Amino acid sequence: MTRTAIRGGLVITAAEETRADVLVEDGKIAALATPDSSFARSWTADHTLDATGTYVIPGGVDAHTHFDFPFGGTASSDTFETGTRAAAWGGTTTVVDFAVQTRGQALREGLDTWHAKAADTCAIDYAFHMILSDVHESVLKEMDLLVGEGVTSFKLFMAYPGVFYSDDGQILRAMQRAAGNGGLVMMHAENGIAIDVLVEQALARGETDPRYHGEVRKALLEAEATHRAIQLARVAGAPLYVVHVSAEEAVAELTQARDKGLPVFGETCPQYLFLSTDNLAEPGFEGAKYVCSTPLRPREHQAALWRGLRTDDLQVVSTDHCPFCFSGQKELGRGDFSKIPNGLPGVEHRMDLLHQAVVDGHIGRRRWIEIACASPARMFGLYPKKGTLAPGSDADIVIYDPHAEQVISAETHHMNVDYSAYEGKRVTGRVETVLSRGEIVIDGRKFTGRAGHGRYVPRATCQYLA
Ligand code: DUC
Ligand code: ZN
Ligand code: ZN
Ligand code: ZN
Repeated sequence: MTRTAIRGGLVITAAEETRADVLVEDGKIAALATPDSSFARSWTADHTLDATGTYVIPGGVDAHTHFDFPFGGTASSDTFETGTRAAAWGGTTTVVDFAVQTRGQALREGLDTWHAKAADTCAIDYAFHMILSDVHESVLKEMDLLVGEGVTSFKLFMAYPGVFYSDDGQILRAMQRAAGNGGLVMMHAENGIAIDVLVEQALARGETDPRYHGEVRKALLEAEATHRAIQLARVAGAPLYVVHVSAEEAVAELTQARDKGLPVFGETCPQYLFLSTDNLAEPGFEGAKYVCSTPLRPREHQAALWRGLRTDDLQVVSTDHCPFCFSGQKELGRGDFSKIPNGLPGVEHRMDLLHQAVVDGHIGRRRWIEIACASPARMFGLYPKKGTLAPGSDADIVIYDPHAEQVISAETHHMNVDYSAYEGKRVTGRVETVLSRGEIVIDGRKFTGRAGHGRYVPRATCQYLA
C-alpha cells in the first residue's frame, strides 16, 4: 500500500477552493483535510509533496483528441504514446479519443483497431468515442452494444462529403437510436455540401492560399448546420453535443436551444479562443499551420465564445488535438488549400491556456477547473472517478504553479509535431507535478511515467442527463 501526502496547497475543484492536504492511497484519493488539523497530522505517508504556494487541481480531461488519425491522405503525427505523454506534460490525465468506423466497416472492427493502437502505449488513462461514417441498420444495433461496453458517445459529421459525412436521414436514425440507448451524439456541425461548392468556386478563381480555407467554411454554414442538428435532435428526442464550436452565430443557436430547456451542449477549443483568421492569413504558406475545421474565425467571434463559457451555454473546452507536421504534411496543400490536412496540435497546452484565461479575467479559477476537468468528465460519464478531487476519485492530480512564467514553443514542447500554433506566446502558470492514479508521471521538468501505465476507461452515459 503506497501512501502519498500532498500538503499545503490550495485545492481547487469546480465546486470549491480550500486550503487542504490530500492523502493518496493505492492510486485513489483517500482523504482531504485541513492542513495542520490533527487528522492531517496523523497521516503516515511514504512520500510527501510540498504544495505550498501552488494549486492542487484535478488532472485535466481532454474529451477530444485524434492520435494516429488517418485523415487528408496522411495521419496525425502524434501516436497514442507521444500524444498521451505530451498531455501528461500539460497536466491532462485523461483523454477521450475517437475510434473510426470507415465506410463499409462494422463499428466493432473500427473500435478494435483503435484499441490495438492504444493498448500498452499510453502514459495516462484513455477512453473512446466512436465516429460513425456509414450509418445503416446493423450499425444502429451495434451502437447499443458499444454503449453497453462504455463507448457511450458517437460523432457524426455534417461535413466532409465522401469521407465521414452522414445525410440528415442517417443523422436522424442515429439520434433516434441514441435516444433509446442513452448514447450522446456529438456533431461536427458544418454544411459540407455547400462548403464543397464554395471550395470549388474559390479554386476556380485561383484562390488557393490557406486563408481561403477560412473564407469558404463560412460562419453561417456552421450556424445553419448547428441549427439543423438541434432540430433533428429535438425530433429524435435525443440530447446533442456540438463539437468545436467557433462561430458567434453557432453559439447563438446553442443559447437559443438551451433557453428553451433543450438538452443541447457545446464545446469550444483553445484555438478559437486565442487564435483567429489573422493567423490563417500569415505570409506565404505559414497559414497552413492554422488550418482546422471548423476554421479559425475573425477575432470578433471570441467574445461570444468567452461569454458562452461564462454563462454555461458552452460547457467544455477540449483541444481537437489533430497535429500534422508543417514539413511534408501541411505542405500537401501548397497550391490548393483544400488539400491541407485539417487539424491543430494542442493537447499539451489546454490547461495552461485556460489558466491564462483566468489571469486575463475571462473566467474564474473554479470555472477553469469546471470546463477543463469536471464538466468533460460529467458529459462523458467519467465523474467522479475523473474530473474532481474527492475521496474515492482516481488520484489524477496536478500541482500547478500559478506564478511561473513560460513561453510556448516547438523547441520545448513534447508533442510530435514540428511547429507550435502558439509559438512565442507567454503564459503565466505551469504544471509542476502530475500524478496519474497516484503515480508521479511528471516531476518538475522530468517525465517519470511510462508507456503502458495508462488504462482504458469504460464510460457511463452522459451524467448531465441523469
Ligand atoms: N477537424 C479537424 O480540424 N481535424 C480533425 C477532424 C475535424 O473535424
Ligand atoms: Zn470535427
Ligand atoms: Zn475532432
Ligand atoms: Zn513553483
